[in-house]
Amino acid sequence: MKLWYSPPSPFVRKVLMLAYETGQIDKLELVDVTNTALTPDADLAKLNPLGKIPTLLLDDGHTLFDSRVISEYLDGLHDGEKMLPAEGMDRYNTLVCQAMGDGIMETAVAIRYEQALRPEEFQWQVWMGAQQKKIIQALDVLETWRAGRLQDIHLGSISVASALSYLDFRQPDFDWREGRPVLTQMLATFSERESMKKTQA
Ligand SMILES: N[C@@H](CCC(=O)N[C@@H](CS)C(=O)NCC(=O)O)C(=O)O
Repeated sequence: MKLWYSPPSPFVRKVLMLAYETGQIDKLELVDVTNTALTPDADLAKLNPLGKIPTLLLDDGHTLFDSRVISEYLDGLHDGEKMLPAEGMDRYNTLVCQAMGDGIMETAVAIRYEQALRPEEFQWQVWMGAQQKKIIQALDVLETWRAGRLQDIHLGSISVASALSYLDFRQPDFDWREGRPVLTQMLATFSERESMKKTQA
């Protein structure tokens, strides 16, 4: 199967990390694509009307997106420990954790587009400040999230690790570690894993 991807995308990284953690990275043929909201890739747009990465083309011609769907699909393909529990509150807590990690990525990517794509005179500082507040609020909730469950490897913690690393990459002046020892330790521990080392942009 073919994964349309670009190394700096935190959503792509989440999927690649899951593929590493579940021993399936070799199943993915990577197709590098350079696309932004203003410069969509024509081939990608034929597969995914939203023109976003990650997008997965299966060998039977089905196309899967977005990163949540692809992650769940890949998690269904292996016999090891599941990254998304099959049922119960564990499943929904993991999905909420993923929603927070993904939400941080979405917000940080939106700020990045505002800064990189919009002409400087039109950039809206108030909006960017409001978006940054969402990131801070999510980080504060994650800092105390379910007493230690972030240290485990699951779809939620993978998403959060990718989000934290993206903040380091795109917002180097934002010291999210300040006052957040749990998240600081979590990313340090995750960073030792092959799944993070091999997916560094
Ligand atoms: N909800 C999507 C978000 C994916 C996304 O926003 N990808 C960005 C790259 S980080 C993208 O392809 N942007 C191009 C665009 O917005 O047109 C997911 O989970 O996969």
